[in-house]
Amino acid sequence: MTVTNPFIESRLKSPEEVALLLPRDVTLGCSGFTPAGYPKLIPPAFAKRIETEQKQGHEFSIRLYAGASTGEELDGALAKTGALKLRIPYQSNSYLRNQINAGNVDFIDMHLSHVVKYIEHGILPSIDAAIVEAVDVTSDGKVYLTTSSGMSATYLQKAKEIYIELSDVHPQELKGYHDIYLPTHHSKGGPIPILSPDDRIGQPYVQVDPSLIKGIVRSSARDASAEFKAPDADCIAIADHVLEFIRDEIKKGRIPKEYLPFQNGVGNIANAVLGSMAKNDHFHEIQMYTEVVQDSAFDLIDAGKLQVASTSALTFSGKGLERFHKNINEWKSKFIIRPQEISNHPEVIRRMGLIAMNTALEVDIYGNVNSTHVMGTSMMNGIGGSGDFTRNSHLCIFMTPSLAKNGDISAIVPFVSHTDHSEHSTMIIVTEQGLADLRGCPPKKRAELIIEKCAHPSYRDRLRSYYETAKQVSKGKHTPHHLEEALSWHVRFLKTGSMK
Ligand code: 0RQ
Repeated sequence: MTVTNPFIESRLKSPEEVALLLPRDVTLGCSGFTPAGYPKLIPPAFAKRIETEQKQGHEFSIRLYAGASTGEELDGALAKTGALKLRIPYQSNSYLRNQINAGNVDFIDMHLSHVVKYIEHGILPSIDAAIVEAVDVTSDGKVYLTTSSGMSATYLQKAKEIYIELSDVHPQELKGYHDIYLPTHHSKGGPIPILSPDDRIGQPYVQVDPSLIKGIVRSSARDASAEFKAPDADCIAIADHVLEFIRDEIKKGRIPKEYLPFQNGVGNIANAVLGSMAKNDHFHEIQMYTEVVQDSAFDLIDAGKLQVASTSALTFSGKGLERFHKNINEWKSKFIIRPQEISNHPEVIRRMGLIAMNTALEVDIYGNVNSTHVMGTSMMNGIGGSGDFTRNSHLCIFMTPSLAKNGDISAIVPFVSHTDHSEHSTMIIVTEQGLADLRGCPPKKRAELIIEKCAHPSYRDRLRSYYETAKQVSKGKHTPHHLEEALSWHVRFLKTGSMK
């Protein structure tokens, strides 16, 4: 729906006009989170300008900050100019990923809850221009964001100049979904007053100085929507193990009968777990305190089980977005969109005692988890919020199929090639083979559980053999390793294309 007011009219520009206003050496703070609510018109226009002026001998240098991953029109377009020098804190665009892994773009892979401090304390270059997608802007500087909050509020408040992509894709009723509240980091402010996922503590808009808004571009561009595959047998088996485990924890009195709020990561396994919860008669009244809500939330709504989902982004498929728009008034009590400073804040996560469920690329026999670096050196997406939730939740669960690449990679390895979540933080490891509860286990017990419960049978004997040798040759017997062999599986894969 098209909104207007004299302020909007006075600032209207084309994407090309805005592109001409951006400095050649620029730090951009953009909206966007996994990929929802990112600017889609100004960045490609800026990329076009860069390509033209590069031919005339001008040099450009861009540092790009967003909430998390964005779409092709932002990450892809800017990376393709060759002018992108730095990206934080999370990405999933294939072109950008290749540039990062070719060593052409610097990427700082950060806990999402840390970004605000790095900006506020001047550790990272300060923001020249914020480019943010919104559904409305008022003359007194109220900016109503679209389907993600991410880092937008901080970027809007720290930028020297602000540019808005005013989207008519979403109904105006999207106003009211956001709860904008930013914590203070320097002063001893009081606690963040969120006690339950449905608490609203802020404003539905970001307040900015209207004189800093230098351009508003009208946009009908849609987010690149994530399409989901139906869960395969591995995803369903993983989900079954997780649900059985949670039921057992309830029986043991470690989780209250009415549960704790859930956080779940991105991707097919995470969706399968929520889908299975929707179908499982033992699960009812679910609360989520998470950073991304995907289409699996609809399964919970259809089953009458979703009480509330607090998130930093609504990342729906095309069909999912249509459904959301149809129910936008009715569902205002179901979803709250928060800045990632709050959705991922350790204080709030720890206070609520979440059950966090994230995905690993690989796990070693002692429970160290690698979620980011393929074969130890190539970036996949980034740690995102998985560390914020893993370290601070009541219970953290890591899920992965036991095999990747048609069985040439074992997700259970002697030694992870990179550590995102160390054995000190991880608790529960799940593959389609089974679940290992590592809590309260010394290292050797952890190794036995992970090998016997989680490894794929085609790698189990090899893991047993590594572990037996490690116990014999290791100098230290606390966490035995055969150091010369510890990364040999990865080396073998890189040389031969298989860990076997
Ligand atoms: O490769 O794309 O070539 O097919 O990795 O794997 O199975 O499609 O898994 O989409 O669920 O992503 C960990 C990357 C999993 C994701 C990760 C290959 C595999 C495939 C992707 P192809 P799948 P998913 C919320 C919380 C970190 C951040 C996080 C992630 C590709 O969940 O980025 O959790 N997590 N944030 O074949 C080499 C292995 C492999 C492997 C799988 N061991 N070695 N390749 N693959 N295992 C979101 C935010 O924070 C914003």
